[in-house]
Amino acid sequence: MARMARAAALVVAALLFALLSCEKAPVTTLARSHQVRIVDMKFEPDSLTVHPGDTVIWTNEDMVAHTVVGGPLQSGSIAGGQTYQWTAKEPADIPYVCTLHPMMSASVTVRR
Ligand SMILES: [Cu+2]
Repeated sequence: MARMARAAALVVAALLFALLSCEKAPVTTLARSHQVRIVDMKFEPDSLTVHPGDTVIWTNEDMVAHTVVGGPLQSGSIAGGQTYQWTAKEPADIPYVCTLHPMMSASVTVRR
């Protein structure tokens, strides 16, 4: 019986720990991160809606360099295999292009 009580106490402790951990979770889960692939000379997805505080990470999966440029997006050259990260602040519609291949266009919308 003492063993069961101890097991029960452990379960309660584990649940409490899980609850307390959840308490902090919203701070980190409210701000999401979004992935945009740069692949075959295209942005994928080519339109994305995020919230202020969210982070967008562009990953260049092509062999050639690309850029992400428009409004607050100023990546500079992103070599193949590299990433560019940006955190949304103000609500805005942000069309952007790759300045090295201007036919590559896409947009990010920031909404509360
Ligand atoms: Cu490009």
